[in-house]
Amino acid sequence: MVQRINPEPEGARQATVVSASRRWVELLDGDGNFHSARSRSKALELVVGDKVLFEGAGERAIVTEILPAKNCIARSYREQSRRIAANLDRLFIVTAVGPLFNTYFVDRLIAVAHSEFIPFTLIINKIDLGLDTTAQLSAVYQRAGVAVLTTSAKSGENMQALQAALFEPTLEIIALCGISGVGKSTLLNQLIPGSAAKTAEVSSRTGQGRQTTTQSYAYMYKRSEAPNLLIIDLPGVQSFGVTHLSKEQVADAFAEICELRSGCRFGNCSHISEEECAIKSAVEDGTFPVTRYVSYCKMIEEIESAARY
Ligand SMILES: Nc1nc2c(ncn2[C@@H]2O[C@H](COP(=O)(O)OP(=O)(O)OP(=O)(O)O)[C@@H](O)[C@H]2O)c(=O)[nH]1
Ligand SMILES: [Mg+2]
Ligand SMILES: [Zn+2]
Repeated sequence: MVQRINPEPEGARQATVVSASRRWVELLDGDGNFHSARSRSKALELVVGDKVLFEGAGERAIVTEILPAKNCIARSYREQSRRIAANLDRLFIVTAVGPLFNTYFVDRLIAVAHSEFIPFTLIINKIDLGLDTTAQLSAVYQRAGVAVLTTSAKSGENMQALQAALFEPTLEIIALCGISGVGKSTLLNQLIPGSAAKTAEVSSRTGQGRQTTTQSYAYMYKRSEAPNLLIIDLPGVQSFGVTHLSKEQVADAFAEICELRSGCRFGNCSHISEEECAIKSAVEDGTFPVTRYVSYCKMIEEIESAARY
């Protein structure tokens, strides 16, 4: 979606939004300079990752235009859907062993990423806690074709595997998303020592006060062999509505469903109430994990009930 408000290309330069709150945004330009900009109009709804054109510099920069985004992550709340980040080259869905492993949240993020063609990786953090569910959880997602990394931000175990994943030179912007408390900030501090301090410094410049977990921020990850990478820390929300997706998009995000659905009796099977459904049989014989199937049903139900109003 492009929003053009009287563009004045002359003198306009390109930058990436590294934090956004109402009408103030923090920009990073191509020379590595930060600007605290105002957007020219309320109609320009900026999110972290957006590429924009701006005029002026420093504290007096003004965003004049949002450039077309190659993708975006959005979540819906009641009847509205809100963009929360744009232009991602990969989404890291962060979760943790134990009670913080929220399958429903993970599956919703997978559906959103899949619908926008954003590659994704599942990080299962806090493996130092040694809970024996870790292997089983990774197996469920690996079987569904999901790239899985298990880490401990605390002990440092497997952090090299995460660093290796960030080495891919074509990556420019990635995001960490997960419910509160799974360790996103701790992982970030491991990757970018001192990133928390930088946050405080940036916030005092924009006059927005200390950054809280309710605000997204893109941190610079310096790479020696490749251009710098922006890592977005997305706020740890508890609910992630998917009513902006279609039922087909949700079904397509489940590799197990794509694999089995040709075996359903009805070509348009929703895999919920129909007879002779290959998906339901797979749930019954244990080859399609119940948690993933319940996740699917909840999303379909949510989309159907939103359509009724
Ligand atoms: N045992 C253990 N604890 C961890 C690990 N990573 C993070 N923690 C702890 O988990 C708690 C939450 O970590 P945060 O990094 O603040 O979590 P977050 O995902 O950023 O949470 P929000 O900012 O609220 O979304 C802290 O007490 C961390 O010390 C880990 O690998 N192992
Ligand atoms: Mg955090
Ligand atoms: Zn079916």
